[in-house]
Amino acid sequence: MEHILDILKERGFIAQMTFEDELYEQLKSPTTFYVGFDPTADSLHIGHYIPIMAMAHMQRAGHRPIALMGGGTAMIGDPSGKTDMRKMLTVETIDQNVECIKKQMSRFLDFSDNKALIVNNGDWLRHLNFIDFMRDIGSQFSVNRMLTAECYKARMATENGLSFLEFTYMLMQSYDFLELFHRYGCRLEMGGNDQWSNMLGGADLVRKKENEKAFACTFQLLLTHDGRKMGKTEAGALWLDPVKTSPYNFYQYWRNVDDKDVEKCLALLTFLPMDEVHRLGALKDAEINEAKKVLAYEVTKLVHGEDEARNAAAAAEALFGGGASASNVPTLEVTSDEWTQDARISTLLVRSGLCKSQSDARKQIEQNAVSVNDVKITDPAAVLSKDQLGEDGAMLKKGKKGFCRIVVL
Ligand code: TYR
Repeated sequence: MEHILDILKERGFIAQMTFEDELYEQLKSPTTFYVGFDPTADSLHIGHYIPIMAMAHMQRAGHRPIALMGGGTAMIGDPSGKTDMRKMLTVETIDQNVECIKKQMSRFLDFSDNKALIVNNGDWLRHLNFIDFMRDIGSQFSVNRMLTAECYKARMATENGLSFLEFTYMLMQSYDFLELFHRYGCRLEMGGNDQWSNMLGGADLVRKKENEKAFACTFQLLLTHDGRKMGKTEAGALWLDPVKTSPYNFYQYWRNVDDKDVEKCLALLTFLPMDEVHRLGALKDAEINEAKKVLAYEVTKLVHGEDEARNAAAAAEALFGGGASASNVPTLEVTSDEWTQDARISTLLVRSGLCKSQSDARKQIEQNAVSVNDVKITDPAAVLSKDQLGEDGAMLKKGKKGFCRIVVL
């Protein structure tokens, strides 16, 4: 069987790892590894999806994933790559977020018979005693070395600087690795490449304190061919929660990726065999659209299930390809009271999530980007009138890719 690191490399996951030869040897036997997720929101987003896919590949190859919920670390806040201090979250918010994320996690990995584990570092970090911790763990870290770490760079350069609170984050994360080594024999931490310094801290700590093998391995971040972060939409992040990002919008995001990003996305975000990925990625011009459909369908299926993927594909066909019914198109329901109060098209653009704000909506109208039932709207103050509402409501469009059906109840 192909070595799991070769599989991950071939699919484009791997960014950096420690002791590569040793890690190759280690992963010839079943190995317990972990990835940490800080519950800073009530849903995972597409940035988390790369580590999740990698965890699934690792599990298929016989290794045991631990998904660590950062109920303790989110109390501190990871400064890695951030230019501003994070908002401090309350314990209640953090705990609630952990519950939401746990539920999402269960879709992606097989948790039966302890084949994967979910743990929460709040269970050990929240009860630490400061002096004990500093003597035991703080003594192992060199401030000189920490100050040169990549993860603090963005903050060292800003006026507000880095709080001592956040400076300790690396110690917390490193301690997790040690704890998971003790509890479950965990030997490897994986995560996004922005986590490299935090992860080295942990692997070093286990090696120093236990004199045992411990490894770190990071994944590429999901970037477009010209280096921008993927998964940013006008409405914000691309969430894995269907309420925060509808399966249709999720599908459309992948349906519309740049030609140059299709192959990479197929390799990273789906389980399609690599020869199929290469075949689809090599398609040109109009044919590449077929590859995008496969990409959108496969990713939506993994994240939202087969039914939602089918619905989303059918809705897209209805809009682009003609045929099929409009009933699967994203819909905004407006009560007739609301409609009497404010039927401005700019308001509907905002309420449907097609525009960020009223001023954005007016700007889009002024730039001729908005239509109702395929008739261009030019007046920023235009209202939706009764006669524009057909049997299926009115079709509001923004640009080439934004759609919403407006139904008045
Ligand atoms: N610091 C990681 C992030 O911000 C999350 C994390 C938390 C990872 C605790 C590991 C860990 O032990 O994405």
